[in-house]
Amino acid sequence: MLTKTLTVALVGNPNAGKTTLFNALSGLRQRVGNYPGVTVELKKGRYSAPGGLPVSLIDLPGTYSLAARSPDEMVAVDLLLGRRPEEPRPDVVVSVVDATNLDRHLYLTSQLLGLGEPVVVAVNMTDAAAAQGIRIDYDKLGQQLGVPVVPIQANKGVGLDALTAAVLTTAESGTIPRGPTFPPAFDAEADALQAEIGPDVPAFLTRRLILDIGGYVEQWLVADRGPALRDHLAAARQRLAAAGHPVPAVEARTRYGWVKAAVGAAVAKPAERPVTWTDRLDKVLTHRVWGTLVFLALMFLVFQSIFFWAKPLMEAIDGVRELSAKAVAGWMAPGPLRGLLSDGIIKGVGSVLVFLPQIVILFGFIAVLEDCGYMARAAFLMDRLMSRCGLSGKSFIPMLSSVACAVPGIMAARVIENRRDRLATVLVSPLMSCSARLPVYVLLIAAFLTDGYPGWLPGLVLFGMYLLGFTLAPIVALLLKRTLLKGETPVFVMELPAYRWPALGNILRRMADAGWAFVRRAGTVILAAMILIWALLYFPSTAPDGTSYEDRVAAAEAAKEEAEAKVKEYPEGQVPEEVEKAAADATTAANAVNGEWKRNSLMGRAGRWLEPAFEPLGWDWRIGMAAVASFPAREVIVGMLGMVYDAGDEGGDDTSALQDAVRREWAPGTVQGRYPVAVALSVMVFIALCLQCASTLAVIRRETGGWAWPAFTFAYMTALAYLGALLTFQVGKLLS
Ligand SMILES: Nc1nc2c(ncn2[C@@H]2O[C@H](COP(=O)(O)OP(=O)(O)OP(=O)(O)O)[C@@H](O)[C@H]2O)c(=O)[nH]1
Ligand SMILES: [Mg+2]
Repeated sequence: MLTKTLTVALVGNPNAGKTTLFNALSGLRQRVGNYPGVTVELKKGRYSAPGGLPVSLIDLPGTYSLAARSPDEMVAVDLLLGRRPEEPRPDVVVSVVDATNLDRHLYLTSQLLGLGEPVVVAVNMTDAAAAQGIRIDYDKLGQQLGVPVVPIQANKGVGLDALTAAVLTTAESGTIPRGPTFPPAFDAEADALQAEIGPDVPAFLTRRLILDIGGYVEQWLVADRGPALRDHLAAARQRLAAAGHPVPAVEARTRYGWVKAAVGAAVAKPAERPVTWTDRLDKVLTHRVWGTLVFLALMFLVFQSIFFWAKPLMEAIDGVRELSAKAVAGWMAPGPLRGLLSDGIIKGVGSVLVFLPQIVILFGFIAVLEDCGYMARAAFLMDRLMSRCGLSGKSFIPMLSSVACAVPGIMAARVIENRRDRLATVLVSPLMSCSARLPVYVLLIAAFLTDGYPGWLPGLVLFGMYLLGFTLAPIVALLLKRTLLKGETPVFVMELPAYRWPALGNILRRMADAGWAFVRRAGTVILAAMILIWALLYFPSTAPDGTSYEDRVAAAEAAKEEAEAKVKEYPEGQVPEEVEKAAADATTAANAVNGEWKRNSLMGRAGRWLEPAFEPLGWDWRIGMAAVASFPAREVIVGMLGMVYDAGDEGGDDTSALQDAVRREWAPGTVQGRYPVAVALSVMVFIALCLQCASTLAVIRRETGGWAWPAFTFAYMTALAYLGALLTFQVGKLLS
């Protein structure tokens, strides 16, 4: 009778459906996607088996074999070989295999059978196999493999009870499977080596030690036992080769032969593989010309829709923000607290939150692309381009994922085997425009490149901002691969999974998660930044002549309201000139006091001191300081502009308040007013190329194991951003 918590690990080739099974069993919602390499970390969950026994479930990155080559595979192999000190080896290994691809997936299973742990095989994707006319006799397959085999369909939760039951029985019986039989000569060598290194290294490791030349077990045992072991190994391998069993071919031969026999006995396949939808679609989608055109058209469509679909939702959120601004202004007496609430929080954080719909829509699109199987095709299409830059199509998936967020994008680079290629990919991924840049783009495009321009232009400019990253990232990668990270161009090997209808549930969940993450971020990091910025803009609140800015602003605002009320006394079109002029003067006076206060604030003084650096980019101190303040998190630039431009409670009918405020403040007479498009583009280019994200720096540090690479990335991207903005403004100025 089992009493203690049972630890069960899900192991299998990439894209076998491990995470889908993990989610179905544990009720958690880890990311799934239809391409290899979605999971790159170990994830844990729990559930109760029938009868109440607690099960600790471990989801692992996919791996093709125990001879791990990339860091994500290493995570899985480490756990199986007992190399993770904080994690015990699992009690039962569930080998998840794809029913449509048994010949290949069972190779890893055959390796798992030699690990000295109980194993249960879960045959997943049984629906897809049935659709292809593949018939599997599960009992027979179980007899052949020597372990329980359970058919499941993870995405619909079919067969989970039977799987759990098989896991419990296997755990209870503790039966250790035998796996394929190796040639006697090999067994003899393994036994001899075992006798030499002693019983504290388990037999399965000794076998891996011989099989994986220069592998990971060899590296660590040689380091542990001294170089003599290496000579022994070389001699053993030489003897095996002489006996006609060279390493590693002996393993492939033995295992594939064994898998072939098992599949031959238990699986009936149609004589001819039917032509599937995947084949038909791939004719176009992976075609060099058509495929690339479809890719570009798809991206354009995505950005066009982000721009237009989000608009009504965005206006609704802006409406709520304006109402709260009015409410606060009405209820609270002037003073620092009201200033903080209305300026810092409602104008600042509110200006950022307005962009929630765009973020959610962008994540929805990416989730669809990932879930239907297009991601791997995009990687395949881009392989040609990437290989010119010394990388392979594999690097494109981290880059494309970075369009949502660079943090998971950079982690996705773990699937890349070679350290130099992985580093190059990590260092250029932050150049891809992430969702946090979207608010800045949308704000400036809507303010300066929409009215009076053809309807397709906003989407195209937005697309252009993304293209900037798409173009520069490979170029920087090329430079890196030619200099700091010199090395050969890797060969592109990647499975193209069958296309699948995206699961609506998955997509909605991804959108909800992204939306929630954005709101949480606005409520924490961005809120904190806004409070700080507000304080830097508020203090000192007394003018050099000793008068209180608070009082002067209140007086000026009152005068402005009075003058405006006078205007309203007359019917439209019949307002006497002097009344109209008085109102305009009062507004100018109020703005002037406000402007003077901000200019004299701590932030204003620092900004004016730095202004010469911003000038060549076409920026005034306010834009410049907003860009500087947004180094920890990009969205801050929008929030701070909302504050300094006073994106108050007077938004127009169909544009957001901040958009109006920017247009109003970039007035004739200022550089921004004279070249609004050039300035807008220069700000956008700066944001596109700059690494303004503390989380990205932290994840680069974690993935590269030190501060040197994040510092390098930060430095090169800041320089690139400054130069890019400079060039954009200067060229834009010449052209306009
Ligand atoms: N048709 C069908 N699709 C499934 C089934 N189980 C999972 N999928 C889909 O298969 C794809 C891969 O699923 P994941 O759970 O992400 O696969 P994984 O093994 O975790 O992949 P990696 O993390 O990359 O190793 C997803 O698109 C799932 O929706 C199934 O039983 N039938
Ligand atoms: Mg997974």
